[in-house]
Amino acid sequence: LEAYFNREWQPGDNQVAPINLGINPELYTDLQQIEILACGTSWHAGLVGKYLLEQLAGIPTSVNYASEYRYAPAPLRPYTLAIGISQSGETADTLAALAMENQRRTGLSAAYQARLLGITNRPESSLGNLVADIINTHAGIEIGVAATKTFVAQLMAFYSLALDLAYRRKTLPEARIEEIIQGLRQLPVQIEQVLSSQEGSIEELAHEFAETQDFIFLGRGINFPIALEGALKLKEISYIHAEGYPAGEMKHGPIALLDAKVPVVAIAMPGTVYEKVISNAQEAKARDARLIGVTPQNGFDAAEIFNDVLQVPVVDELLSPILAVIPLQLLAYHIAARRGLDVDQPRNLAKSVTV
Ligand code: F1P
Repeated sequence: LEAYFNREWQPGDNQVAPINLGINPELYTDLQQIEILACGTSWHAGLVGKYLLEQLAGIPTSVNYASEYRYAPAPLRPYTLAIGISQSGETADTLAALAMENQRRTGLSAAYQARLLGITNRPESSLGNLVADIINTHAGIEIGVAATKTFVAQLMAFYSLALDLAYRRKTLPEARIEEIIQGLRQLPVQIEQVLSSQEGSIEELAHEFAETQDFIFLGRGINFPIALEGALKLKEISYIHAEGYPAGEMKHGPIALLDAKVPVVAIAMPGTVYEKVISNAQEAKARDARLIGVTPQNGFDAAEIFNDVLQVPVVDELLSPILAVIPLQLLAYHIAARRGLDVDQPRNLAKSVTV
């Protein structure tokens, strides 16, 4: 946080900008769209990034699996920024997609020139060498293979990028920018609260899933990617089949999977989609699913709706993904540990996929 946000800035200050990412401002000149390229957990961070870049800064953004982009690239468009995200900075598909983006624009007119940006915690990596401009997330190295702290740090990078663009393009009132920055500053304390208050109950809850073979994760809006990430963490380290869905899509098919043996985790953070998620969760409960809510206990009796509550503090909906993902990471960790699995070295997974 200290690396990105200017302490001196106040709304109305035209001398100092609120955010200092240290990247070349020419990346932003006449910017019309953004292509995000990433794999796995980093791709999920990209989906949250898309929400922020579109909703805060008004820039059309698409999020591509780097492994697919190599073979089905987006149409060549002018004034496009390609952002590669990789915690290891060594993922071959992400590097190849960025290299291809650079190569196919070589020799074209100025409007079509490649603009490349990397988001990584390893600026010394191959990604750092390939791309001139990097947002260093300062997250350090992941000890385990499955990305956790680096995911949260990638989200922070996207909040900072989207706010910087929103400030420059004047798509948000400065008072709202200040409000979001203040909210971001409070997150470390709130994350500590989730860790200290929830870890014991999540460890206990993990005992309930000794025989569980399938899990469903539901989220909407800015928390849909967090449902995907919760499911991926469970797959990666617990080897349990898990799917994340936008909660409103459940009735279009996945609801057929539900019975008492399939727990459903619903991310229900107060805000624009709150009531909708609660009603989607109730549909799941009506099919006998064990319902686990990631939610603050406020404004309604969470215990009446959910069988289990993974409690998080009340926070601005825009910032809620950073808090919602923590109990999901803990849940995957404790289910894996309970099953006697090596949470740091899951089978079949490489720390960085270099082929
Ligand atoms: C991408 C990724 C990780 C996943 C596993 C395999 O890594 O898909 O998200 O947990 O380690 O690689 P990266 O490009 O962010 O290093």
